[in-house]
Amino acid sequence: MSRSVKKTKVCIIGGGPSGLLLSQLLNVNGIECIVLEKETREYVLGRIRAGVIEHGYAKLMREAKCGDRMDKEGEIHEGFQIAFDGKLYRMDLKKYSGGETVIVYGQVELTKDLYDAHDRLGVKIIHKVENVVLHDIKSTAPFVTYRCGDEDFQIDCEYIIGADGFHGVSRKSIPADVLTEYEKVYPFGWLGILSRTKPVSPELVYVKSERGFALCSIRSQVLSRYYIQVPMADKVEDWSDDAFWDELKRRLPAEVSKNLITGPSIEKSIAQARSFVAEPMSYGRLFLAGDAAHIVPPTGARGLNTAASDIYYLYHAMLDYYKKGDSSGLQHYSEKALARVWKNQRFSWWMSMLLHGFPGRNQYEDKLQNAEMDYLFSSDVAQRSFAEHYVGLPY
Ligand code: RFL
Ligand code: PHB
Repeated sequence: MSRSVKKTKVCIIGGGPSGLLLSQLLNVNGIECIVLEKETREYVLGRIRAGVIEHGYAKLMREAKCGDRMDKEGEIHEGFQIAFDGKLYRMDLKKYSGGETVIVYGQVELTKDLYDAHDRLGVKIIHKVENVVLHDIKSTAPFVTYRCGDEDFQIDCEYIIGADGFHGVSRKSIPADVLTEYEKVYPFGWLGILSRTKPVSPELVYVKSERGFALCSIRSQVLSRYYIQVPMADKVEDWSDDAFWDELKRRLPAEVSKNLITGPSIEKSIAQARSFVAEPMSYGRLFLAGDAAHIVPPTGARGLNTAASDIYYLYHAMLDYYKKGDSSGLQHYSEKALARVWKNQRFSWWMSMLLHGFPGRNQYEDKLQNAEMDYLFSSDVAQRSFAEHYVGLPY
């Protein structure tokens, strides 16, 4: 069987935010790479996911020369609200983090900016790839084969980056006796809708109510994103728009729900809440990044932000290798990335346990959850720790 063979330095599998950010950073620094993406650009841009960007991520976007629109259109948020027991409490991120803030800017916009930046550099992403297989990853001459249209291709490279998300092939290419997977599945999902309506509040509102968790988030002043906790077994088809809005209203405190503007959903989906880490994050010449190696429940807004810190470490390790011949960053990538990954895992788990309803749990545990909440609102130390994580731990 004949294959067209291409050659590059770095082959990146996955054209989501992780793969595109690394590719853009490498391209800007003259390090040649190829990105393989399973889906079309339109499909990737149709996935409505993250909304909150850490300042460290924003800095990396600027370094990748694609931060202009984010800085113009993204909203800087100095804090958010937590609703509990019918009352609102403000988390002052700026005050408790020593001056840091987050940017509310959707993953779709960020990914679009990364695609546009590639277009400006004249770099093409290869879409609609199938049968992607990683070969000889323990050798110094790894290669990737795939099919695109009716043709078979081979990419000879020096390094392979697995940025192909939770369901990708890269992690599965690491032998089972080398890889350890840690997982926690929560007994609920998040049903999210996007609607062309004015957000209910100028800041995000996280809600712990007797009926379960809810979140009022923002994409812009005319586009809102709302979520409610739903049982694991629920399907999107079970939820009409009206049923969603009614349930959301029941979970919001009166002073918030009175301002809620409803409208038709333009996207509706359910995401299962799951924590997952694969160790190690590198094997031979393969390096995993982002959701390919770890995922969190969306509660703490850490998923995409943790993916960005992986890319930060990988990018600097690659710069050191290609510009100075120093491979120590690549050798220590896995342990360095995992140290930050686990801290974000802990924070996401903690915030998920704090705010969700756990049907069937005993009353003692419910009391502890309320005490945890009470402590958070009454302690400067607790709020400082919270803010430190939410704005992003240092890289
Ligand atoms: P992605 O986005 O899954 O992209 C992986 C890409 O790889 C492609 N692919 C392949 N390509 C080639 N060959 C193959 N064999 C392939 N298999 C897969 C896929 O088509 C895809 O394009 O992973 P990446 O780039 O690591 O990015 C991770 C983020 O998408 C994810 O962590 C966040 O969306 C998580 N998340 C949030 N993170 C935050 O930091 N802040 C938030 O506010 C936030 N909110 C959220 C979220 C995730 C959510 N869902 C739906 C899980 C809210 C939600 C509801
Ligand atoms: C979102 O806007 O999609 C979003 C915001 C904050 C989160 C999770 C999701 O914690």
